[in-house]
Amino acid sequence: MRESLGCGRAVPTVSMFDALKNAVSRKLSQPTRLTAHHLDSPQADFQVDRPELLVRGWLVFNQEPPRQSLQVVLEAGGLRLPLSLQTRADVQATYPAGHCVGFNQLLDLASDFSDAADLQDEKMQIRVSWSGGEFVMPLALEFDDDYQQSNSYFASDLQYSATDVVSHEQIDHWRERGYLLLPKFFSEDEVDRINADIDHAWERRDEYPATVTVDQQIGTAREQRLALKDTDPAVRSSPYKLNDLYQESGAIRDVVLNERLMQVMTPLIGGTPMICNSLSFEYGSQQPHHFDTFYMPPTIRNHMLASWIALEDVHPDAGPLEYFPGSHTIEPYRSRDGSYNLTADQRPDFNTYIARELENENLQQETFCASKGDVFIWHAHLFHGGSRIVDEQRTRKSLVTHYFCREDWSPDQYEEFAPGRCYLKRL
Ligand SMILES: O=C(O)CCC(=O)C(=O)O
Ligand SMILES: [Fe+2]
Repeated sequence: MRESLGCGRAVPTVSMFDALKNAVSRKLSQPTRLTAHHLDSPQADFQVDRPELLVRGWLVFNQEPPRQSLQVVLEAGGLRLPLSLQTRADVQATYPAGHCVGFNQLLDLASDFSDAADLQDEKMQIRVSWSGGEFVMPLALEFDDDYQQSNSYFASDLQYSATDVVSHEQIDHWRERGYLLLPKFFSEDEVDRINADIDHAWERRDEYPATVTVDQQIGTAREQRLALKDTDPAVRSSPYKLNDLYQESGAIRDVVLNERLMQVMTPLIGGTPMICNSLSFEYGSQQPHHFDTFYMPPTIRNHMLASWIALEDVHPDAGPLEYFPGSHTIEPYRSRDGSYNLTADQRPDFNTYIARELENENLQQETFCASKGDVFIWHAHLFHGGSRIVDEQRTRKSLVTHYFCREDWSPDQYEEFAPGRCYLKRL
């Protein structure tokens, strides 16, 4: 029913009676049937040749299922592994609202199933149960003979070896401490060209595409991401992040995919470094300690790193970089749904986990007060962040680039904008 307002605009209305009827019928809706189900993986005859299993799929009920009683459990022998339920925006649009739930969980066959006698002989199935119904999906898995030796996210076999450019000592340092410092790697001129491109971006922001964005007022309740061209230049005088300027700045591309730097990073990442994103800061980030894999997990563990380039000398009061040498060897934290991304609700759990690990391994925090032109390369699993800014007047200009390994992606997923120089395309 529509009602006309004096100004001529029509607004939809819901009568009290309709609202009540809706609430009552929603409460009574109990599914009696699973009307559709789908497993992306594993499927019948699905071969497992890695020591982990991705269980991914969706379920559709004839009524909206009561979330409290709905359970999806992977069973193998005597083992029961509950899967967390999520929305599947891609599928649910095709079904009545709320009828669809998804699951997407990465399981480590070695640790999650360590109690199961011999997985090869176990019958595996997924049991879906809810108040008033149950459904069992048998899984026919085939295991590759040496799946336990295969490369996996949980135990990558990446071997680091020295090259003409990276010495044995540097490789050992990387392996043991998870970072490498390259003092004065870039010249004043190279760095000044980047600073000039950042100034240019702010001065001529109207000319920049919407893919270059600014996270303004970072670390405050007013943090917000906008296209650079829509950003008030006043935000430049407090901590902010300018994202992906490498797309428009030749000076940034020249530096972050510089030939010598590529030669250093290649043995550390185990392939060809490819840009995932770039961020430039004019002030300290004050970012809480984290693993970069929380925000952009690579497809293979260890096949990711970041370069941090000092665009000026860093004063101790300007919020320098902090990191925990050796923390890259800590077993990556897996959130309750089995993924490596960390959602805000997992933070308290993660904080407990990391505090215990750091203490067990006796890992201590270090601070890096860089000089202009220094490059600090960190392993994707190095625990790090930006320290508190003591003097708000002090800038701390830096450029961070995160890299994936090109060989882990198919050519349609990246753009080669110059021979051997690639970046990951955004969806
Ligand atoms: O520069 C900093 O303070 C930290 C930035 C950072 O952690 C990142 O961009 O991944
Ligand atoms: Fe980071």
